[in-house]
Amino acid sequence: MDKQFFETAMKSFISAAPGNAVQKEAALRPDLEGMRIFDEPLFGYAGAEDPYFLDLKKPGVIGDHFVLPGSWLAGAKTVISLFLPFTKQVKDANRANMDWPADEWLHARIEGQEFQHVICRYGADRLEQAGFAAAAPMIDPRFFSRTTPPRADEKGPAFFTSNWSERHVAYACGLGTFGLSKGLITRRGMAGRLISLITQARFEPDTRPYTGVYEYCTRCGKCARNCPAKAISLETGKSHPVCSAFLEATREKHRPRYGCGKCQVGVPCENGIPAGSASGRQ
Ligand code: B12
Ligand code: SF4
Ligand code: SF4
Repeated sequence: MDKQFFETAMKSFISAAPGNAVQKEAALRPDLEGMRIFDEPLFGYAGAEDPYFLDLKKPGVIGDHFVLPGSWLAGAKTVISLFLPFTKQVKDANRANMDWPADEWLHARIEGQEFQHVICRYGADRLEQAGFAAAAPMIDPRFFSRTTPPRADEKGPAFFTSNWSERHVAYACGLGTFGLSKGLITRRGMAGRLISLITQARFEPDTRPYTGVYEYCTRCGKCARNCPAKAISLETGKSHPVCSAFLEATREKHRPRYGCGKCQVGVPCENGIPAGSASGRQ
C-alpha cells in the first residue's frame, strides 16, 4: 500500500461518512442537523523507531508512562498522524461569543470525538485488509488519559497527561509545533483535532520542517487575551488546572457536552502558521 492509496481512502471515508455530520437526534438546534464537523485531513508520517519517541519518555516532556509505538504494536514500522481541521461553520460560530462555547463547537467536541474513534477503526481496518497489522492507541483499551486534577488523597506524576499524546506524536510526524496555548499549530492551523495510527506497513517518514518545539508560535498573546478563564499568560504559560476547571463549568452549563477552545479561534494560528513566526508567511 502506498501513501497516496491510503490517503485517498481516508479522505473519501471522512468526506462521506455519516459520522462527520450532526445527526437529527443529536442536533442542539434544528438548523444544526447535517452540520459538517471536519474538513479534509493533513497527514504526517514518522518511523516507529524514530529516537524522538524515546525523548518523550523523559520527565518534563511527557514522562516514563508514554508508551512507545512498538509496545502498542509489535513489529511497528510507521506512525501516522492526522490533523482534522474543524469546518468554517464550527470555527466561525465559536468566535461569535467569547465567553461560552457555541453549540457548533460542543458538537465538534463530542460528536467529533465519537467520529474520531470511527476514523481510527476504519484506518486500522483498511491497513489490515491490505495485509499490515495496525493499532490506534486512542481506541485501544490500554490507552489512559488524565484530564482532571488529582484528588487530595492521590499522588503520582500522571495528571493532565496520557500514555499517548496526540500532539507530541503529530510533532514527531512533521505536522506542526506547539503554541503558547499548548495546542499544536499545523499548516491548517490549530482549530481541529488529532488522531493517529501505528502500523507494520512501511511508509516514508516525513521530514520535520522545524527544529524548535514552539517554532510556529509568535507569542502574540491573543490566545491569552481570548481565554475566558485566564488560564494562559505570556509570563507563566498555560495552566492545565485552570483550563480544566473552566471546562467543568461548561459541563455544568451544557451537560452532557462540554468544551471551550477560545484559545483556538480568533487567533493568528487558527487557520495556518501565523505570519511572523520563524517558519510562517511574512
Ligand atoms: C489531558 C488533556 C487535556 C487537559 C490538559 C491539556 C494538555 N495540554 O495536556 C485539559 C483538560 C486541560 C485539556 C484541555 C483542552 N484540550 Co485536551 N487533551 C488532553 C489529552 C487527553 C492528553 C494530553 C496529554 O497527553 N498531555 C501530556 C502533557 C505532557 O502535555 P503538555 O503539558 O502540553 O506538554 C508540554 C511539554 O511536553 C513541553 N515540553 C517540555 N520539554 C519538551 C521537549 C520536547 C521535545 C517536546 C516536544 C515538548 C516539551 O511542551 C509541551 C507543550 O507545552 C489529549 C488527547 C491525547 N491523547 O493526546 C487532548 C488534546 C490535547 N486536547 C485537545 C483540545 C482541542 C483541548 C481543548 C481545546 C478542549 C476543547 N476541545 O474545547 C482544551 C484546551 C487545550 C489547550 N489549550 O491545551 C486536542 C488538541 C488539538 C490541537 N490542535 O492541539 C487533543 C490532542 C485531543 C485530540 N485528540 O485532538 N486537554
Ligand atoms: S495565539 Fe499567538 S501566542 Fe497564542 S499560540 Fe497562537 S501564535 Fe502563539
Ligand atoms: S480551552 Fe478555554 S479555558 Fe482552556 S486554555 Fe483554551 S481558552 Fe482557556
